[in-house]
Amino acid sequence: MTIHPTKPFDGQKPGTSGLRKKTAVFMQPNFLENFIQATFDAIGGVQGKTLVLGGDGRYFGAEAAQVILKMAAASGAVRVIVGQGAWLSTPAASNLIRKRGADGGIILSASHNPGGPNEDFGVKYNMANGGPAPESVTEAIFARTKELTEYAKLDAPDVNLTAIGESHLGEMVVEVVDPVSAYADMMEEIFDFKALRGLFHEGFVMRMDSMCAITGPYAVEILENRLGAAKGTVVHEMPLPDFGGMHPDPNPTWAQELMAEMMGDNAPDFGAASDGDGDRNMVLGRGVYVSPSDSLAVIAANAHLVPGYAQGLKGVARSMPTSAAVDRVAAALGLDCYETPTGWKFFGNLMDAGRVSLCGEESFGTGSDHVREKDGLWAVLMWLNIIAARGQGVAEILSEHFARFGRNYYSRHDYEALPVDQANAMLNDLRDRLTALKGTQSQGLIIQSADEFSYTDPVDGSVSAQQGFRILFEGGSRVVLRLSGTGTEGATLRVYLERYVPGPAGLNEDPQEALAPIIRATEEIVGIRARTGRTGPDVIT
Ligand code: VG1
Ligand code: CO
Repeated sequence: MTIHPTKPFDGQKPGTSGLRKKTAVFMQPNFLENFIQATFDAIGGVQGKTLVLGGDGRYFGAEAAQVILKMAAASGAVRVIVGQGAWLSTPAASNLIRKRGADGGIILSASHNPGGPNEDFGVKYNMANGGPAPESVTEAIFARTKELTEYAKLDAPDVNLTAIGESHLGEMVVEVVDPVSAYADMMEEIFDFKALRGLFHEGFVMRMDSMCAITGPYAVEILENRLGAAKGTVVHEMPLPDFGGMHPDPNPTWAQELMAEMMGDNAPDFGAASDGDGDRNMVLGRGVYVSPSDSLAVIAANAHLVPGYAQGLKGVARSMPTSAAVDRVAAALGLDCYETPTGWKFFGNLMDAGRVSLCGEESFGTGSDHVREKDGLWAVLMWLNIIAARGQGVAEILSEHFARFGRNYYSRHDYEALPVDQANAMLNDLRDRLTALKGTQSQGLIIQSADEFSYTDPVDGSVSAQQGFRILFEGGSRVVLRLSGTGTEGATLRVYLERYVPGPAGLNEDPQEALAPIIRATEEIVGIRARTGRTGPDVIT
């Protein structure tokens, strides 16, 4: 018996990056099955296809993998390539899809959201190019979830995913692979491993905090085993189902341990952290925090020093809320620079069309066309390679960068778990007042323009509307507001603040102080604190 009757569930709408729900919601009978069946149906079935499957090791991942294997077998897939133990980081999954010519892949992760029975789980479908499904596909999946009456799943015992090798599930081949080796090999092709080995050999000290999530095994293999960094360079290196209680989001708030070490006495030369599924990164120097938008700009300006990009970049792209620091680099280097909505799925077309080779988001996401996902360890290796090639530390590299390009002071303020109705009412009200804002003043700042971002994909012409509010002040400062599409509780309001200072004066201020006038103007215009009763943001990055 492989056909099982079912009824639709509400709310199976993929967000910024796949479907994310409380784990208990995903564990309801048929919930996962419905979403997977809807995904298979939306992509025209999996008959004769090869898929990649893996996840970040979070709670319920191994069980979910078994369900998906049995469903793929019942629907006629010929092969599923699975990371051992159902582990694959998001960038490693993207790489495997591409390298193996698979038709697509399923990633089991809620990324930077905490994991465990009381936390979050998620599922994401990636296309044959290795990138997240575009909106046309996620919309088709959602539409299908609303009309399902049955799903197909083989009645079979669980597959052994602990041993590398091939086995059969019905007619389908299950190929269990080492989750790390293909990814680590790819990194060796991109970076100057000889120079990096030299760096560590000369005593360069690094700390990598894998936050009990999936990058641990990758970082140990690459940094310690292949590059010769000291044993113990990677901490929290064992992926755990609940991430050891950590919130695997690499930012100054959640990676406190690493922050304290890097800002303290005897700090290592370089520090980095990654998120649940390994696609985000935070990089730090001794006593220096690098904002993700600046990191993208520094990488763009120095990419030619890295063997994989020695020919130069094809172009760059950033999400709309990301600061314009990279735009200045692009202008100086004569590169095209694209502005996309939030979420990595919007970069795929640009990379596939050969228009850009480097992309980034303010949310600790950086990547290139080596895969079709953002890639945390790749970004760490970019920095290491740039440090090795320039013979400079993070602080020097940053200050030279600001001296040359000016500095885009930047910060994101998050207000979490707001009542959904309250958040919607606040932004709907702002939408109604947008056109009237132009030309008005707030806190001495003149509003040059105010609009809601709508994106037309330059490759396929698809339009994504309502992608965030932009208020631009004269002089190049701005605030952007949007609601998160990855949360699982209430609404999270993200407020992105930016102010450009050309220099040479004023390049060393504290970002919160440099942005204070814009923060005040935003409160005056939008009334976040007044309307929500909150005294301040929950997370500042
Ligand atoms: C957030 C970030 C966005 C990122 C997305 C997925 O989305 O802002 O830049 O692409 O997470 O990242 P949102 O809708 O909550 O703002 V991950 O590492 O969670 O897959
Ligand atoms: Co992630």
